Amino acid sequence: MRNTISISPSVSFVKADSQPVQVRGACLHDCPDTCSLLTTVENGVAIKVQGNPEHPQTGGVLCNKVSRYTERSYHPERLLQPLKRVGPKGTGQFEPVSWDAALTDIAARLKAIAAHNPEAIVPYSYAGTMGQVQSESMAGRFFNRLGASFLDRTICATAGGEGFTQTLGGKVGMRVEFFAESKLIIIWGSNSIGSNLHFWRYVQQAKRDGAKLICIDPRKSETAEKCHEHIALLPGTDAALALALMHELITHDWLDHDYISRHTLGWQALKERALQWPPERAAEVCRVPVEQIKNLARDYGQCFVNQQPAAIRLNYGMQRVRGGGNAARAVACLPALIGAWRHRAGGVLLSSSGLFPVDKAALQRPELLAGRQPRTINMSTIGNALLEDTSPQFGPKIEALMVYNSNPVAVAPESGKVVQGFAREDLFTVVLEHFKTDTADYADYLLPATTQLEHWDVHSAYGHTDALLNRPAIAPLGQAKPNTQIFRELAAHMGFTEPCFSDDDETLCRAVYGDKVDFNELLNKGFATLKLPDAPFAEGHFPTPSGLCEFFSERLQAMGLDGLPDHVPNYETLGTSDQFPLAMISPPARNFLNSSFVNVKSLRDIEGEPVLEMHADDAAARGITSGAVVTVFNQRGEYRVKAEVSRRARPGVVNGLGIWWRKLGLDGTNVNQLTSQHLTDLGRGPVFYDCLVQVRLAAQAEPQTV
Ligand SMILES: Nc1nc2c(c(=O)[nH]1)N[C@H]1C(S)=C(S)[C@@H](COP(=O)(O)OP(=O)(O)OC[C@H]3O[C@@H](n4cnc5c(=O)[nH]c(N)nc54)[C@H](O)[C@@H]3O)O[C@H]1N2
Ligand SMILES: Nc1nc2c(c(=O)[nH]1)N[C@H]1C(S)=C(S)[C@@H](COP(=O)(O)OP(=O)(O)OC[C@H]3O[C@@H](n4cnc5c(=O)[nH]c(N)nc54)[C@H](O)[C@@H]3O)O[C@H]1N2
Ligand SMILES: [Mo]
Repeated sequence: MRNTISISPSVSFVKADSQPVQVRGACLHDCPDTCSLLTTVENGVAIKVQGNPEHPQTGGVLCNKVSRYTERSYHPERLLQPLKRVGPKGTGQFEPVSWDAALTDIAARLKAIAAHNPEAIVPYSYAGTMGQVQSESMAGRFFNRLGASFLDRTICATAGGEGFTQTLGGKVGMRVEFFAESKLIIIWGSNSIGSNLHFWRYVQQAKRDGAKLICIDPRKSETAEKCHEHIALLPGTDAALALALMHELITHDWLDHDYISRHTLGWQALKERALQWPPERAAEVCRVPVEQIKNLARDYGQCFVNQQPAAIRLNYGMQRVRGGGNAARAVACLPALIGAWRHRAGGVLLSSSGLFPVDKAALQRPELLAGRQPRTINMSTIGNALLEDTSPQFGPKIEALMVYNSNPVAVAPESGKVVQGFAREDLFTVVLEHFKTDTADYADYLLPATTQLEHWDVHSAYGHTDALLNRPAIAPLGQAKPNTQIFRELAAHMGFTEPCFSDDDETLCRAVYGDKVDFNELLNKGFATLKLPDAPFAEGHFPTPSGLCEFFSERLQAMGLDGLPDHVPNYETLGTSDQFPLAMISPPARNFLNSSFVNVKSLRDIEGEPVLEMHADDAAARGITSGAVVTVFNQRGEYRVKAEVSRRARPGVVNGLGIWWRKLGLDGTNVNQLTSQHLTDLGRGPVFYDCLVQVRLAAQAEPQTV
């Protein structure tokens, strides 16, 4: 039954002549924090975006980026009308067209392709907005009805996600607020201060109460330098470290035998595996002092001995390498060994997204496929996919791409290939965007989308356990429309008559969780906390097939893979190439959100220009000093950046902070010019941080003769 409170998509409650009002919203961005926002609107204009003090996870605090959200929404370069390409592909030359003309032509092009093979049409989207409604609801219905290729959305989290699913049963774990009560916090592969700021507040509280903080990260990040210990291992060696940690727990008998015997599967096998990893072996692989590994194990083991809660905040940094899935799996095994799950402040958290009861079928309507089973394109290898010709294994050549909520030309690996693919004159590309991004430059049609201030949505989080509602604060700017509305209208132009294409955004918002989350609470408060136990696995009950923490996974074995976690070396292991003797990682710059905000001047001014952090020894060996322009290169390509000789870089590893818009960097390229399209051991994910390079001083520009 429909509820009586209406959330009609009109924003009539914000009258142009009214007093300032505050509208409750949700941060849209791909970030674990999913903040509750308060937007102040005056005379129909959003003048300020603040953190909602009533939402405990947000605590009234926003990051630097989102506190500038009005600067982004009212940016003078916002796309405000549909555009049609007039120049050669990639040159970004467009002329305005009407919505009707654009949608009529797009529908005609898509129909012509669908008539011979709908799988030649491919959606490309990720988490530009994390909103359940503005991502895969109406769009999902549209592509299901069309019979377009499926997209395997692997670009961020599938390796770790799969590692956790095979071990704990899903993207499940500790409730984030209980980190505040932990006595040992291991921040593993994450720069929380940059990318998970609200978690860091809980860490501060724990620290004040005597907790020890350990950071495991090749880079001395803002977070690493504020922890008591920093273990600067080589990228892609985390599983070796975790196995050595297990080795020490076993040899010192810092083990919760009762928990292990009742709630785990495959202990004997894991024990044998771990005993092959004495700390000395791991120290060599990770290139860290052996004492550091022993101390880490002692700290973790003592939490068992003293019955104190030990918590691990794993994030996605460690899984962007070949063995990323195994590494996440190895870490997921650790809490069970010491019975950390018995405490609500103990265990591990990678992502909480698996705890949300999202009704995907209600949003995307798989019945519209009518029994068809389209092929799947992996978004992480879009470069190769676009360049692939018809083949029995691959299927039909891609003839049309519809891009929304993503900027693949900047963010997908091996951009040389991605650009070559997008530049195909025979490819029909439609991009829904706020701005003329690197990807938008390659569009045949560029359609203006609304921002979070202008549309409805419902948000799950991956770093806490609250659902949020986003109300529009202002009317859509210019001719911009929500993604849902664009797909609704395109469906009409295609002649799709199923009633689900008329569902409005209110209906879609309500469909996200059905009756599993109280929608009135979302309407009245802006957020609703999931009802979950404090210590979910204190008594086992893992959502795995066996109900146990699966050290050994029969499912993996059935796929022909190793049933136990192991160290899987990188594709490009440091020390194996004379030509490319440095490992490069490319974690995000703090003031950007992937490639979003790079065009917001006040934030770009803080970041300055693309930077490569280098250790003093690596810089000196190449005659490089801070501020010098260097060329970073490998067999896939090169890009130029400013070198920064930095204590944040460890020897042998350079940090190319991301993700710049290509056209705003030097030479029109960015770090992904160098990354490869190899995939992770589990989850078919990208390996951005598994990348060997060489660095040299860039040739000085020729003096210009005037
Ligand atoms: N400010 C800001 N916040 C963001 C984002 C952003 O772009 N900017 N991106 C958002 C997105 S999409 C995501 S997925 C999350 C990501 O969230 P996180 O996974 O927490 O990402 P980072 O903060 O980059 O932390 C990754 C850290 O892993 C380190 N690292 C690299 N390789 C390895 C390795 O092999 N092992 C270990 N142990 N560490 C390694 C990097 O140096 C980096 O400090 O953050 C989100 N939040
Ligand atoms: N080298 C390197 N590459 C990486 C990473 C790395 O660490 N290093 N990180 C990877 C990770 S973790 C991720 S998640 C991906 C992220 O890659 P993407 O998901 O592509 O994220 P963004 O670059 O932020 O691009 C999102 C785009 O969506 C648009 N957008 C936002 N809201 C809406 C909306 O409502 N409607 C429409 N139509 N558009 C909207 C924004 O304007 C923006 O241009 O990048 C990956 N690439
Ligand atoms: Mo991500």
